[in-house]
Amino acid sequence: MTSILKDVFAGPTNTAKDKDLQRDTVDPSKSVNHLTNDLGVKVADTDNWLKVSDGTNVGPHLLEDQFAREKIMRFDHERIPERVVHARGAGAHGYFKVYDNRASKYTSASVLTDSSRTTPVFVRFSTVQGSRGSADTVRDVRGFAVKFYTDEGNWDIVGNDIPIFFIQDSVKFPDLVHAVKPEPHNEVPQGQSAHNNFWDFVGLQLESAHMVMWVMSDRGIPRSYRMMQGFGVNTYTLTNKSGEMYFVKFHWIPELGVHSLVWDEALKIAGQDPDFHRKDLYEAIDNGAPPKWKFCVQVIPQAREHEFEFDILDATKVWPEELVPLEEIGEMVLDRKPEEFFPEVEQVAFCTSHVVPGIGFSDDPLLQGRNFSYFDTQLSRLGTNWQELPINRPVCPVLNHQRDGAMRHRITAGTINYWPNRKETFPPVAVSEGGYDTYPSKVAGIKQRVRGAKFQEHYNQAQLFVNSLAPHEKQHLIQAVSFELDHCDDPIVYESYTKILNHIDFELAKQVATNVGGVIPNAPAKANHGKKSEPLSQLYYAPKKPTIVSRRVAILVADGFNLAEMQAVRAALVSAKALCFVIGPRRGEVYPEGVPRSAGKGCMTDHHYEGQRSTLFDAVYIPSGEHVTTLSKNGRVIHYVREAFGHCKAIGAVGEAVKLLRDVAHLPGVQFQDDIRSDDIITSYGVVTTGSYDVKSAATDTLKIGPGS
Ligand code: HDD
Repeated sequence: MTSILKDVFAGPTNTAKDKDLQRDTVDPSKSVNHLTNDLGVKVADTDNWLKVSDGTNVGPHLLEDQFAREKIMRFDHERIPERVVHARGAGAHGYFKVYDNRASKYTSASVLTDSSRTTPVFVRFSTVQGSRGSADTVRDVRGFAVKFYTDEGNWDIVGNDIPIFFIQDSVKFPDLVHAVKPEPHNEVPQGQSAHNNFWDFVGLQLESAHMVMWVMSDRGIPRSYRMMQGFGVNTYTLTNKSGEMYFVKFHWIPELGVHSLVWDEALKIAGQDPDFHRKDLYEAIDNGAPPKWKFCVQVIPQAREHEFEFDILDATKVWPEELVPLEEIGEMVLDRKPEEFFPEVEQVAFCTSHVVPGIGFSDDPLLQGRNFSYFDTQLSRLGTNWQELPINRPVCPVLNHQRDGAMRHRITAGTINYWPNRKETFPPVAVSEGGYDTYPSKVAGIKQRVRGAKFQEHYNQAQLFVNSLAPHEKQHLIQAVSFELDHCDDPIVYESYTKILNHIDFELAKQVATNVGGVIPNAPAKANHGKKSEPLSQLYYAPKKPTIVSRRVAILVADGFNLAEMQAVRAALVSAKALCFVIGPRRGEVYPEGVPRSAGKGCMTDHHYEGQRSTLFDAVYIPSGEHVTTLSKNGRVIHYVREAFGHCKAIGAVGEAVKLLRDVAHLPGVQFQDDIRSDDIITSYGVVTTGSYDVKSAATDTLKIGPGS
């Protein structure tokens, strides 16, 4: 395809992959802007199928209309199979850089050791259970799949936002997925694990206990893709230049910290804005807050493999950081949105088997099966030659004797398509010259369908996780399991699972069983070892310096608000890179205090109270002014404030607005000033109130004021 692009569609970094994709990107605004058929013939009429008519009466369609036939045929075949899991997702382009060559003691992989490189990446985030059209904020695991376009070929880390998995052996994956997906008889439920079959399966497949705790914790309902950790989950290997091998786990840590929604919020957003997460990702990129993650490794030398009480190849276990510390080696930034969803986000194909020299596999029994499955699934989803699709092709040369197959894109010149050949065309490359080297592990034993001895223990780390949660996190976990089990109507299912919970945490089991009508225990079924690991709580990842970057702030106004103050507060928020939205009684002009409607000097609101509820914002601010009288009579506004408070959001109010919070919304437990004119700043339960805001010392705002602004 001819490239019509010269200067567009390059990300800010203009990576090698940006340049590569430009070759196949067409921008109608830059090209000759007219309609053609698929073969480039100009189309004169795309509204009327060719027919026979005498001028008054119109006869049937003519099959000879090649334009109409082409258009309908192309439409009929627009859909491809959605991913069997992780069907719902969003993606972004960016780049990866390592800080220095500190990882060279573990690996020869240049992508992990050469700090002069900028490696392009494409990342796809996803939910697992729901289909392509399901909501973003459902309780589920989130996929976190990263494709690195390295100079040595593509490397994929196909990970999740949770460091472990439900099952130990990949052969159980179809059972797990059948159990969690909508049930076979009625295709219910969508985007939820709250149903009999899921809880029945996990109640019988005990190795899932640890993972169930993670998914039911706040990790299952992230605030944003940008505020999730990412984990490679499986154990991979690294090999250095001296041929020494290390076991490794990969981690991503978000710059903004790890944050979640609360369940009530997640449920409401699923209806109010099902695209909440994908919009959030693109909004941050658009507003100059490209998401960033630190890349870390946990490394275990080969000789230490058997030193741990758990098997380091068991994907249902973490490697506690107290035993195996994290080593920070680089960072990833996502700074470019896809141009078109289907060819990029839908056609991207990740495979755990995509590794580059210096990185390899372990005998992790989940990884071994994954290496087959991803490669295989792309055939039914995309067909042969999916590797040649623009989003999937590497940025380094591809030269081999693989040929033909449906939809071959590349044309390879020459007379030779085999090896060895007399012309030495495309010979294999020696390991010393960069050829991929499989680590020569020693393997001996008897063929058996078995699992390792240490794979039999399932509760220790589930306990470790629950013990490590902060009290509110544990409360959320109890509520989540109670919600889910309440949706199971088969007593065998919820009674069995409450018994399992008692092997993990007595309190959890008691409270959930009481809520859902399960078996209320008298004593723990397994003694609690009492151990904790701080990094398992989300609180551990709070940024050292609190930040409001890219957080959404709703500014509630009605006619008669204090303009100068609102502009000053807004300017302060904008300069801290928060995103402010003025929410009023209507989308249109709203008039500041002292400015009559007739003056025509209103300020434009971004949304109205009904259109964008409090759930879609991280904080609410109400300026002072006589508008508070109007706001106080509006049920939607009162609910706005109370709902934001109930979802633990920051709320700010100045002057008269303090009265709204105190006397109308009656925010429970919050401390307010007796005199609303007092300049004391009082912060209580995230509610910040004061009598007035020092407008003079504040920066001026960009908010436009004036007729029709
Ligand atoms: Fe998987 C997709 C993550 C176990 C088989 N998986 C898929 C995606 C992610 C993961 C993020 C979406 C990739 C994308 O955005 O295109 N899967 C995981 C993790 C696992 C895991 C972290 C545990 C460590 N998966 C797993 C097993 C199997 C699969 C054990 C099969 C034996 N996964 C698939 C799949 C999918 C997939 C069916 C569906 C679409 C695709 O691969 O490309 O092959």
